Amino acid sequence: MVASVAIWIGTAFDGLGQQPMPSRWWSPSQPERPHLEVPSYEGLFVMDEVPADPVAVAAAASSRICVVVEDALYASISSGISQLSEDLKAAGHSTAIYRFTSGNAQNLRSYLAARYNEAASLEGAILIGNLPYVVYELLQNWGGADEYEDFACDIFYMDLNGTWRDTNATPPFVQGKLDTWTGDKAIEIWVSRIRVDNLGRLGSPDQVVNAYLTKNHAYRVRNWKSSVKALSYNDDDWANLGPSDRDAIDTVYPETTAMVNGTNETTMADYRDHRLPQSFELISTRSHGSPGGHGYIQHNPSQYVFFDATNYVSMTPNSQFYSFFVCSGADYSAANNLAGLAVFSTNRSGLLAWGSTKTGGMWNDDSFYGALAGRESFGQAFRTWFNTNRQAGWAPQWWYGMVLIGDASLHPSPHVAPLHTFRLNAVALTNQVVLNWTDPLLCGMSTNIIQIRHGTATYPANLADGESIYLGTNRFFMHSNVTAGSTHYYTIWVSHDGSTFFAPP
Ligand SMILES: [Ca+2]
Ligand SMILES: [Ca+2]
Ligand SMILES: [Ca+2]
Repeated sequence: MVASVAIWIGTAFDGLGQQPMPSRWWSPSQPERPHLEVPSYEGLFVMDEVPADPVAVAAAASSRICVVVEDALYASISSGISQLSEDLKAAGHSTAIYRFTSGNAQNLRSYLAARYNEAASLEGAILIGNLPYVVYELLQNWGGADEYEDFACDIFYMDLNGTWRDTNATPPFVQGKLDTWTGDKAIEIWVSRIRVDNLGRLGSPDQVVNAYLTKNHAYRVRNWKSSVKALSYNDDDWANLGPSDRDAIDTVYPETTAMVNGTNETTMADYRDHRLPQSFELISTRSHGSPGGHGYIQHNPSQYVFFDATNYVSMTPNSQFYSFFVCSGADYSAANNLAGLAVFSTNRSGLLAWGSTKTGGMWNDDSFYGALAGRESFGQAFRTWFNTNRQAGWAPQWWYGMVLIGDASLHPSPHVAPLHTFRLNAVALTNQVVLNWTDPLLCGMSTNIIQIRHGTATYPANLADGESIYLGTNRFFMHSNVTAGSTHYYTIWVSHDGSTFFAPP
C-alpha cells in the first residue's frame, strides 16, 4: 500500500510573503483534485430532541453541547450516545441530544443559532452520521494564476450570525455552492463531525460509531492512554517552522515534544517505522497529500513517497490526536479519507483530527496550543485560533476548509478531569429505600457491573454476608417491602470483569 513513488517537482510557489507553503494535492491515483457534487439533503426539516434521562443527576449545567445524530443511525448507537452524554455532564457540560431525520444545512444551522441565542447558549455541536454539509467555492492565488477550488465547509456551522450566500453561478462557479460570507465572521461555536458512512474500509456505520464511542469513553476515564508526549513532523517545505511548532506544542506537552524536520530525516519510511510506533498522544505533521494519504520528500534520490491512509488502520498507532496539515486530508466528503480512517479506526487508535477539506492547512497555531494549555477543549481552542487569524487577507484560501473530525469536546490527557470518587446514596421512603451510585466506569472500572447486599443488623462485610438484593449494570435500585422504623445496611461491590467483585476504588 505504500509502494507509490514519483518525482516531486520542488518548491514552485513564489510571492507568498509571510505565508508558509500551502499543502498541495498529491495522490498516486488521481492527478487532479476532482470537483465536488452539490450536496443533496432534502425534505422538510425534521429533528426531534431525545428526552433527557430523568434518573440522571443534574450536573452543574453550563457550556451546553448539542449532539445531533442521524436518525437512521440512532437506534443502534443509542447506548453509546447516552454514555457520551453522561461523560459530557461529568465534565461539567449540559447536553441536548437530537435525532435528525431530514432537512438541509441551512435548517440545521438556523436551529443551532436558535439554541445559541437561548439563555443556556451553546458551546459546540457534535454531528454524528451522514448529516448535511455545504460546499463553498472560491478563487485563490498561491503565486501563479488564479485557481478555482470547491470544498466542504463546516465553518458555515460555526458562524451563527454571519451571512452566507450563493451569488455566483458563472463558470467555474456553480449554482448551489456558496461563494460569499459577510457580516460577523467570528465563529461563535465549534462544530465537529463524526461521519462514517463513506468509510467502508472500517465497517458498517453503526459498528464504527459504537467502536468510536467506546474508545472515547475509555480515554475519558483513563482506561486508554498513550505516552504523554507529542510529535512535530514537518516535511521539507515546512522545515523552517519546526522550532516554532515544537515550542507551541510544548506548552501542552512540556518537554516531551519531539521535533523532526531535517529534510533528509523526514521520509515515509522514517515516519512509518520510527515515529508512528512510538505512542505519541498527539502527532502534528505538515506534508503534501490528498484524502487518500500523505507523503514525504526524500532527497538522494529526490523522491516523494506516499503513505496510504489505510496504514493508520493497519498499524493501529497508539495515538489519539492528529493535526493533519495535508491538502484535503480531512475532506470528509471523500471515501476512506485520511482523517476519517485515522480517527474512526475500530481499533484503539485515534480520537480527533483537525485539518482541511481543501488546499491549505492550520498554521499560526500558537493561539490553538495556548488555549489547550489554558485547559480549553480542542473545539474551544479551534475557535480561539480561527478568531485570532480570521482577518488575515489569506484566511479564505488557507482556512475556510478547516474542520474537526471526531469529538472536539475532548482535552489533552494532562487536562483530563480526575477520576470520580465512588459514592453510594440512599433515600428512605415509607417501605422502600432508593439506592443510587456513581457510574463505576467514571471511577476507573472496566465495567459498570455492581452488586449490592443488604443487612438488618450490620453492614454486609463480604459477598456471603447478608442478603443479595441487586446484581447488574443499572445506576439505581428500589429496595421494596423493607420494614419501616428500623435501620437498614447496604454494601456495594464493583467489578472489572463481572465475575470478581471488590470494594469500590
Ligand atoms: Ca455559487
Ligand atoms: Ca459570527
Ligand atoms: Ca523530507
